[in-house]
Amino acid sequence: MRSIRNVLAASAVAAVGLALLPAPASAATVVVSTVTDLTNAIKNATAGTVIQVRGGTYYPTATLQSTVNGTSGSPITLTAYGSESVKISGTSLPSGSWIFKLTADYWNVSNLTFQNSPDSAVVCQSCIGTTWNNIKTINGGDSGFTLTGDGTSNNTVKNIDSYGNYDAAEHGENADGIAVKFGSGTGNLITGARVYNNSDDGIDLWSFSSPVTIEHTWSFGNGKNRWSDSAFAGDGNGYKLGGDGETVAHVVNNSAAWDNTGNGFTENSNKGAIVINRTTAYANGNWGYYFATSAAKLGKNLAVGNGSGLVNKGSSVVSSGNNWDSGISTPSFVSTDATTTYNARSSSGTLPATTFLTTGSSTIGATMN
Ligand SMILES: [Ca+2]
Ligand SMILES: [Ca+2]
Repeated sequence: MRSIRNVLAASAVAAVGLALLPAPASAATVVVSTVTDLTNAIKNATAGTVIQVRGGTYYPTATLQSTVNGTSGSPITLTAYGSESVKISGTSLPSGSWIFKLTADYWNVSNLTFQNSPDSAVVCQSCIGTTWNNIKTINGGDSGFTLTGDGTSNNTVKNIDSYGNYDAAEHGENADGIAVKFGSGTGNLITGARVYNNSDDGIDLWSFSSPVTIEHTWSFGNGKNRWSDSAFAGDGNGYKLGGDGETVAHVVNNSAAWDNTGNGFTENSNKGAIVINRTTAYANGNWGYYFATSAAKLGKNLAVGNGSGLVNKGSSVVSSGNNWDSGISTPSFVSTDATTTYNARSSSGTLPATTFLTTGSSTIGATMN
């Protein structure tokens, strides 16, 4: 027969466990609710560690970082606790700091907002096999999300929102929504991204020498002087697909660019066989598609209402089924009201439902989802 004392003790333990750890935690699971614990959990994580961050806003005073690898079978996980809302703010960091830096492989990072960074918000340097799911990088002092360095391979960036980034020191010249720059490595994928209202470009692949794949992405409103900067220098390309002498066959599928001040899609001096299919460029300041020197393969793309014209293509470009090609008609948009593109994402993290720039066509342009 159990004693009263043992029953009471067991009840007390159960009650404490219920209050602090609603889910049974494995030894490798760490639940954090203070910035000190968050900092240490990231610093001390090893393969298999799961870090769950309780809801709230965290103000680290030094860059959160790790150089410890997970493995493909036992990654390191950093995520919000349950469905709680977690924001990590850079306002207590020294000037010039990033909020989060990984020089590591096989981390899965999800459901976190990185905001108000003094410099770039998130930088993954020479990372292999990382996944980033439902991340926000917003209102920082340089590019929102960056992959960089040689040995950057097989990383997946899924359903990221990156907006409002502006580098005041360079008058907006550098802050992109997503930067995959200065490096190499294959198998990197950006999917479901929404990059907008950044001072420089939406997505920038400057000086990255291996092919990057982009799909189901929206890039809009980049390059506008939203900061009353009298020497504003943002470029405002939706998709800047090269630069610095690299010749590389990046791929963009089923994505859209609108209301950027520069070109919707541009080679940016990349002479490679860039592949662009089923995309839409609408109301960008310069060309819808600028591929003057590359050997790009442009297929089934739709350009409407861009300031300089639909396409600027050189003699090496292969162009087929686009609305500037002979015999191809331009379908009507169901809507040109972009309001719904700012809506919250679906519960699964996909882009919000919209009829903006949809046409119902099964043969040309982005499907906007
Ligand atoms: Ca620039
Ligand atoms: Ca840029």
